[in-house]
Amino acid sequence: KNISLIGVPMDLGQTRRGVDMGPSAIRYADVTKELMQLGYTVEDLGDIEISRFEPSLEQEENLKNLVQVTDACSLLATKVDAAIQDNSFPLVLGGDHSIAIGTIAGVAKHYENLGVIWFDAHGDLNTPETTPSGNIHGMSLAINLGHGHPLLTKIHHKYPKIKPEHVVIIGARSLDEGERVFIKEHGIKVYTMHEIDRLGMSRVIDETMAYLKHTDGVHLSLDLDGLEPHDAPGVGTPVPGGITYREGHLAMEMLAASRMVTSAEFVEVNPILDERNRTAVVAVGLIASLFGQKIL
Ligand code: DIR
Ligand code: MN
Ligand code: MN
Ligand code: MN
Repeated sequence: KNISLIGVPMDLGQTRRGVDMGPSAIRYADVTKELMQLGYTVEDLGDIEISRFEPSLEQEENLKNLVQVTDACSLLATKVDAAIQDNSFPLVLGGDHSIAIGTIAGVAKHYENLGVIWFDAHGDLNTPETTPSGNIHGMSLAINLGHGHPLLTKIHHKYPKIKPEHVVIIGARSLDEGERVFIKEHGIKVYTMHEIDRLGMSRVIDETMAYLKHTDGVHLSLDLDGLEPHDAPGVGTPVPGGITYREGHLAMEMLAASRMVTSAEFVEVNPILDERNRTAVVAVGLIASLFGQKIL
């Protein structure tokens, strides 16, 4: 039972500064101690270096900081890949959600049919053609599915990384027009807040596990903005009407019991926008539940 912690102080995939301090905030909230108390051996591999160098080539307005995001995601993919090779569970701490491009690139090398649970208020299914913001954190799931700039879709050789039928989005409540089209065209399974309200989180997770039963590994990509902003205020793009604290924990507890999750990342914690590090503390609580912490 080994876990490799990898911090990614990335804030260039969106435009609100401060999310680069997410890994520090999560470490400060005692993530290592919590995991050790659950009986794991934790190796903190430190942070991936983010280049602050502004390339001389002209910035593309629909792909902000493309070169720096690509470089960081390539480094991250290599680290994640090596952790899995070492028989360790990669636990990536963000940083904005553009880092999922690197995490999944590293993970996907090891699985023929990688499942992905995308826990998020958003779809992150924009492409350079549909993006309203130019922010790469709103494109990371599309990129993993093979849609987007080739520098990003081709990181770490495998292309595409994942198949649309192996993706489940949970918590969506803010989708752009291009993302709705993408979801329909690719038949992606989405539990919006409407379905979560109607079915309850328990059934949503049961169905998700059944839906992903033909995969050979499952990556959990958890954007803290998937939670209700009252419970997780320290995020760059809060959207009302989210997953409650308990629904979040129930989801993690059920995933822990299923033992199906083989890698994970917790992203978009922004301490500048937070209240006394509450959101990092919530993230660490969810991580503990994912790794088997029980109430009784
Ligand atoms: C929006 C916001 N859909 C965009 N995306 C966010 O910029 O593409 N994803 N915040 O987490
Ligand atoms: Mn996201
Ligand atoms: Mn989001
Ligand atoms: Mn396609």
